[in-house]
Amino acid sequence: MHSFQAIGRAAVVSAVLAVASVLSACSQAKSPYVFSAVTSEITMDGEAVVDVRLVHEPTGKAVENAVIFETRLDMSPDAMGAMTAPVEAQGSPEPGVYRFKVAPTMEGRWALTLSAKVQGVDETITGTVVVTAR
Ligand SMILES: [Cu+2]
Repeated sequence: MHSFQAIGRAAVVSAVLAVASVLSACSQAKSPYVFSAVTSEITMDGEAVVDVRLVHEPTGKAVENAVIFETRLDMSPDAMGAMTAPVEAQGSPEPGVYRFKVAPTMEGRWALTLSAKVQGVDETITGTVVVTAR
């Protein structure tokens, strides 16, 4: 009898785990709005510019007039997340592309993390692109 109860309990536990993993997959569902780097390499001369494209992936359309309200540049890709450098938004050189002036302080990979609002979309759009400073 004991062993049957144990099996039953194990089945319940695995069912709960299965539901939990489905839920966590849902909460990590990918936003349809995706940032991608147009620039992949930047220089160390203090005049580096990073262009980032924002696309609504299901339609493939460039997203214009996004309001980028938060930026962060750090070296998290090279395990130096505490090392940050200045970022200055420079507007949009073409529809759906957003430009940032950055000043990396060290060679290596830098993550530019952006938070944006798009008209008609409730959720905040966030994304990270990685560029390499040489
Ligand atoms: Cu560093």
